[in-house]
Amino acid sequence: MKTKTAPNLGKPLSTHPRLLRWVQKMAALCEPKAIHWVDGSKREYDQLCAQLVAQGTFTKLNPKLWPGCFHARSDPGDVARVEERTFICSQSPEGAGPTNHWMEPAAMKQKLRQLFRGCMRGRTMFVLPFCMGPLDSPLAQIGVQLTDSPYVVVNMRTMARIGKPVFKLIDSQSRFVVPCMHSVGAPLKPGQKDVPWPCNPEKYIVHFPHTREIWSYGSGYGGNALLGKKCLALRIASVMARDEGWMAEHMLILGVEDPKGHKTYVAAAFPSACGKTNFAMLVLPEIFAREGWKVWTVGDDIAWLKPGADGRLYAINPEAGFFGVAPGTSEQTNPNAMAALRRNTIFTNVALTPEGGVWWEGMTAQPPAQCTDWQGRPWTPEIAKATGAKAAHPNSRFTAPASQCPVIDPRWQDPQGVPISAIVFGGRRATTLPLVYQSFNWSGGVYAGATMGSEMTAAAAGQLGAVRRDPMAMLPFCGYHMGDYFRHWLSMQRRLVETPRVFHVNWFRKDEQGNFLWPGFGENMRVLKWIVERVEGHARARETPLGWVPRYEDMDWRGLKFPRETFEQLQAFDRKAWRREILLHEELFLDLKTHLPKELVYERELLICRM
Ligand code: O2Y
Ligand code: MN
Repeated sequence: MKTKTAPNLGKPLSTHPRLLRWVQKMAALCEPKAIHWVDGSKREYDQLCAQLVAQGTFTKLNPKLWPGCFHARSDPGDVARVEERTFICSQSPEGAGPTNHWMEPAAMKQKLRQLFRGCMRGRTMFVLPFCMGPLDSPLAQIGVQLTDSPYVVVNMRTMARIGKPVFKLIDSQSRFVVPCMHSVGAPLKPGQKDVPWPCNPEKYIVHFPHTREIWSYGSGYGGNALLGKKCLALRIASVMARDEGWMAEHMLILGVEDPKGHKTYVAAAFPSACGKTNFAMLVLPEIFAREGWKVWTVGDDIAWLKPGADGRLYAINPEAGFFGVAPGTSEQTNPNAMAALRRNTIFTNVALTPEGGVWWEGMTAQPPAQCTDWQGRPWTPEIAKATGAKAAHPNSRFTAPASQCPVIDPRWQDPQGVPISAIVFGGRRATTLPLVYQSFNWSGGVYAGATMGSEMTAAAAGQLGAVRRDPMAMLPFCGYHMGDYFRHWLSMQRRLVETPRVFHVNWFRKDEQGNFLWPGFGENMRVLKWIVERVEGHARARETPLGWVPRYEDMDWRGLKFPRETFEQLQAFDRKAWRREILLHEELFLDLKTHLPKELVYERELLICRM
């Protein structure tokens, strides 16, 4: 019979009895060869990076070109979040709702215990404490991730506050800690050589909302493995927020400063890969910049919003870094992101250049003459032309410290958060949705967010593409029933003295020939300016069945020759298209019918009446 010895706890950096017991129990389950308590120091980071270089996971980039930067190449089967393998194991399927995958919690726990048994053999288990939000913020939440991936530890050092100061918080306050179990699911036999990117084809990303636990198995990539991000800061936090009267949202936060120095903060939700990072770091048209307008970044992906003592909504960015999509990021599209990623950045699945630098599609107009692609194969523009091969994976990423962003807002780490005056929802729609409108009120705004969506494929000229509804951009990230989530949004009005004004934007409307009508990027500032001026009571608008819209003369066109007719096309309210659109809203509502708040049914009725 095999006898099990209690694993050596290593050198614990915490005295918290429950934490110590849990680490002991999980170590007995996973059987790591050693336990490393993460102190979060630069020294430890450097040592782990050196170890990752030695084992072939990392390549150190040319320090003259890319100081402090590393390149990682993942397994080709582990390149993105796996929604099909993501579960919300609430106590009943009803709790998770029809838009989440569900499994009975006890059955899932049993399955996970089987998978985790011995899963860390031959590896080190890291005890990684992390804080989402500034350490001194009452809005912050603490987690401890047990992981066998040093890649995860070094990425988490950029994306969250980690190490000794977090252990200190855990030990000194009896704060709730979210337990996060993570394994790449690739135990090593004695003498077995490791691979650069260990992972397992069988993947499980599991959330237990009732006990607020996270278990992730089989993947070392991004949202599957950096458990503070999508798993804690959105799926578990959305449940905490519902229960405690705040909001955990898939939103960027930015501040617009006018020439008098008055700042208005805006939170915005766009579906994944719709240019959130670019909008969060918007570069102003020259005439606005010269006049003294500025846009500041608080966060590019997640916002936690809570009513303040004055009855307004305050937001923090729970993250400390950007895990941004590399392809398409350039000095033209996002010079602020480029400045942020110039040093101390981890690049995953981009191409390596012969000078020891990195490259991705869209980074420069001229591709390098040759490079090594994201799978380690030779790549040239000629190969790309002949085979269509991409140098960088479309979901390749940079992990860069937010503090390195040149337009990071001076209040980005304010423990109380920043006051939010406007909420903006946006989708990618070729037809029907105008460039911008303002909802009449909070419940109209909730309706706009609940029904937002994007075309899954580019629509053929004049034809409707299939629309994937992505309410508030939270479809993959809500830890409970979407119908209850809408109810929670509606209920926030009762907790606030002043609700933020709500807007919907669509940068992607096309003409009948399939050309974009709106130039986008920095020109989005013109829409943002109208939004901010509406909030401050300085801009005029016209009433439509949808809400308030700017007339041509209500927008600031200085420095841009934008024809009135094109603007009318962008803002056109097409009654026929809206009849179809409202029928599609009904489809979404039918899916959620048992939990759908009446207010949204009434909002739909009102919209029909106004038409
Ligand atoms: O593929 C991944 O794991 C990354 S997903 C991601 C990363 C940063 C910001 N947003 C997202 C997202 O999917 O919304
Ligand atoms: Mn996101």
